[in-house]
Order: sequence, then structure tokens, then C-alpha cells
Amino acid sequence: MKKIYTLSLLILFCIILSVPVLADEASDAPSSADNSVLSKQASITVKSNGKNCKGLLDDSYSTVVKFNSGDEITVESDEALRGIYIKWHGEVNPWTLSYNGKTKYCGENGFVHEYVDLEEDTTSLTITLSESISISDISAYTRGTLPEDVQVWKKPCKTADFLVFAAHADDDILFLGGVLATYGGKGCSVQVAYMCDFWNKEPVREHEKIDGLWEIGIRNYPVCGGFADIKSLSLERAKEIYSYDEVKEFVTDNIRRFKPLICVTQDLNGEYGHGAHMILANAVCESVDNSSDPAYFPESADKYGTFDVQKTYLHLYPDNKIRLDLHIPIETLGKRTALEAASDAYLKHVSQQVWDFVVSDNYEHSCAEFGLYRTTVGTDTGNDMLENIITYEAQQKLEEEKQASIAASITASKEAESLAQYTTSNKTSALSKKTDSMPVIIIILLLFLAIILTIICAVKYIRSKNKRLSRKYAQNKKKHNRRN
Ligand SMILES: [Ca+2]
Repeated sequence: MKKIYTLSLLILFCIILSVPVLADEASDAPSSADNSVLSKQASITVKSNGKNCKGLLDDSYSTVVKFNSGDEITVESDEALRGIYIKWHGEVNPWTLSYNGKTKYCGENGFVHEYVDLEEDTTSLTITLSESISISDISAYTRGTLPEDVQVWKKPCKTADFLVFAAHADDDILFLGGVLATYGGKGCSVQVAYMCDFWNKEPVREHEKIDGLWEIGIRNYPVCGGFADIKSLSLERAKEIYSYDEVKEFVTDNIRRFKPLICVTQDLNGEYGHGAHMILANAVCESVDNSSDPAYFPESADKYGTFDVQKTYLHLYPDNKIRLDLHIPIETLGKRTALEAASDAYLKHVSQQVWDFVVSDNYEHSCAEFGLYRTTVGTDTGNDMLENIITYEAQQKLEEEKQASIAASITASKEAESLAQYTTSNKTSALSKKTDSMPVIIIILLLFLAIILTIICAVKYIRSKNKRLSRKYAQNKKKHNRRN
């Protein structure tokens, strides 16, 4: 019987322990949207008001189809579709996606390469445009984990460990790619801001720009100043082409918006003497020197608050030099080195392969060579831009540990207080019990005393009576003897 009882208890104990495990397994079970299978590109047909839509299906930026405001594009497939991937060929406006009787509002983030998850299977969907725009390519995917080259962008950073300013698409890779791969690969939040766009001049470079960033591991969508790409060969000429104040305002706005711990930008001498690189580098220097001053571009100070960047690095700057090690395999980049990832990213800039530039840490434009232009946290002793910096993620962890420590301290304090109250209460209770028991003890003692006294009295009485009887017996015996 005892054995059965013990066995039952053990079974009950195991059941109790297994409940949370089962709950966890249930919560980790793949939802219908992911992930136990690999998604594949589906075979689709695309139609829109009798237009020739072949250019949307050839995975080529050189073929695009122009649409007007209000146009509808229908995508159909024999396979169950779970996501639609559009490569817009222009600045993206809001648009709607209809399927299975639902309407989804898209395009709000302006992602030029935009993937939209459908959340449920469908074989037919309709894209409705709110503005005129061209589209380069449309593809669709079945349920499951997406191929790595499908770009599912995150919004720009809220706060950035690194804010990297590049004048043009491909400068970010050729000259600053060592920073992007190294620190993006380390999990730092890295925001890229471009001075110029190419929509009016070479729109294919807008595609190449984000293809390159995606390849080098950046996942937060870049921002852009929208300045035209115009070549110049001196700072003075660049200041004639561009409004230097507008460039500084663009830089300062983004510093205050993203609150970077570290700013990185191009060479004051424009690498190979490009005036736009020079004006941007000069604007970054002047802006980091002044972005903590509310009187410096007060509009963005009002909007975002002022901000003082802790460290600012310039490409090829001759003072406080550091040299990044770009030969370490990086897990998040498929174990490629930063140099390999940057080289792969530069190949995405297909239109720029005609030039002699290469991604290298061993030539005059080395993407490993930087100098510390400005610091509020001390100079470097090594070759790591993160020296003397606590990243936002690390700051958050420290804050969480601090809050946990405060919470633990409060709990311990409450427990100690509670224990003290319990001890005092127990002592009081014991004293109270002791006090309460005093009359009982006294009564018992008095009773005991009374019993003793009674016994003594009784003994004395018996002894006295015996003596009297003895005396009387003796007297009677004496009288009897006399008579005889
Ligand atoms: Ca195309």
C-alpha cells in the first residue's frame, strides 16, 4: 500500500513538472506563416489592363513597366502564395494589396525592394497604385523560410551605434564597407545615410545601392538626402554646386534623429578628389562639432533635441589612425570576412564595375584605414572603433541589470522587513504566552503548597491523636495494674 502511495505521488510530481514544458513546446510550434519548410519562388502570371508585363518577370533592372495612378496589377498562380516581392523603380508611394477579400495598406516605409507577407495562402492578389510609378520586377513566394536574397527590410534605426554618411551608392562599400561589415556583423545598430540619389540620372544605382547594403549585412533601410549626383573636383566647386548649409542641415538632422554613438564618413580630400565626398566630410565634421548647440539648425534641435556624438571617424584621416582587421570570419555574414563580404557587396554595383576601384585594405583607398577626428570619450589605444563606447544594446542590458538589481534589493529589503516583523511578532507572542501562563503556574504552585500543608497538618493530627491514645492506654494500663 505504501509503495502504491509513493508511486502515485511520483507520477503526480512528473505531471506537474511537464505542464510548463508542454506549454513551451506549444508556443514554439511553427505557425502557418513559417518556418519548417523552405519557401520557393512561385510561378506567376501578371496582368494589368492589357499591358505587356513581361518586364516584371525577368529579374532585370533594365526592363521596367510604367503604371499610372489607380492602375491595378493582378498576380495569379497555381501555387499557394504566401508573400509578394516588388522591386519598385522610383520613389515608393502608399499602395494597396487585396487578396482573399482583404485589403492591406503597403508602401508606407518607402522600401524600394518591398516584401509583403500575406499571412494566409492565396492564388490571386491585386496591387492597386495610388500614384504613377514604374516597377522593375514582381515575384511571389510560397509559405516557409525565404531565400536569403529576398530583402525584408527593417525600418531605419531608432537609435544607431553607427551612423555612416556616404556621398553616393558604392562609396559606402568601397571606402566605408570595412565599417559596415565589421560592426553590422557584430550586431551593432548601423544606419547608413546617403547624400545623393540617382533616380533622375541612373535609377539602376538605387537598386544596386540596397542590393549592396543587403549583401554586406545591413538590415535597417538607409536614408537619403536626395541631393543630385554632380561630379566636381574640389571643395570650392562642390560648394558652388551644392548649398553647403543644406548639406550640413541634412547631416545635423540625421545626427539628431539617430543619436549615433559613432559617426563615420569619407575622406576630407574626397578619396580620389571628388568634391561631393569633400563637402560631405566637411559637413559631418562641422555638424558633429555643433550638433549639441540648439542654435545650430534650431528646427531639427526642436524636432529631435540636440545630440553630441561620442566619436567621429573619417576615412583616411591622418590623425589618431586606426586600421580595422578585415580578415576575421564573421558568423552572421556566412563566415565570410568583412573584406570578402564588402567585395561581394561591391559586385552588386554592376553598373560601376567599369571603373578601376576595388574593395581592398591594401591600396590607397583602403577601406580599413580611418582616423579619429573627434572624441568625447578619449583616444583609441587599439584598432577598434568601439573602444570607450557602450553600444545601445549594452546600455539597455546594463539598465535592465540595474533595474533587476534595484528590484532585488527592494525585494530583499521587504523580505528583511517582513522577517523582522515576523520575529518581533513571534517574540511578542511568546512573551504574551509567557505572561498568560503566569497565573496558571502560580495557581498550580499554590495548590501544590496547599496539598503539602494539608498533608503536613494531617500527619501532625494523626501523630497527636496517636500520642493521646498511647497516653490514655498507658493510664488505663496503670489503673488496671493497681486494681490487680
Ligand atoms: Ca525587369
